[in-house]
Amino acid sequence: MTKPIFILNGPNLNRLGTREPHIYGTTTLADIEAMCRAAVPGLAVDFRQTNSEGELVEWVQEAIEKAAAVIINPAAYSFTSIALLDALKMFSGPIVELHISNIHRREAHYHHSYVSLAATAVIAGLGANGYPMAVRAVAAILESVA
Ligand code: CA2
Repeated sequence: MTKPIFILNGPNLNRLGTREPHIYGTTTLADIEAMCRAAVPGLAVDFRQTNSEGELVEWVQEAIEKAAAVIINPAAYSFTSIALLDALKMFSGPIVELHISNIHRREAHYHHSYVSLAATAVIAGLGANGYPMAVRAVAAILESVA
């Protein structure tokens, strides 16, 4: 059986759709999960969110054994967490770093992501639609190496 795609979401993304719609849109994280599942009906998707850096690190470590690919929106931990970078470096499959907003158009503290140093690809600025696009991209990569 094919391993699932882990889709991991970091701090505050559980509140998506409730504020700053001009930056993040009005789609909720539950809506995004449904969009991801619909994008790859034949594949298993394990969709999670946490506000804890340690839990995110533990989920990446879990992915090393259990996941075919990781799509991660690390939110604020992108810009601060060498622990998350170190964990991602241990994962040998495709990693897509995803941001709803275009972090490079925003304030300077959003411009340097540690996670990008471990990512196969980075998607930023496509809104919630970036998630199903990332899922389809990862499915194509997995198909090409199968
Ligand atoms: O654009 C993204 O997806 C971000 O990763 C979102 C992070 C932010 O720190 C990154 O710079 C870019 C934060 C998400 C804030 O969560 C929200 C909560 C409620 C409403 C809107 C956003």
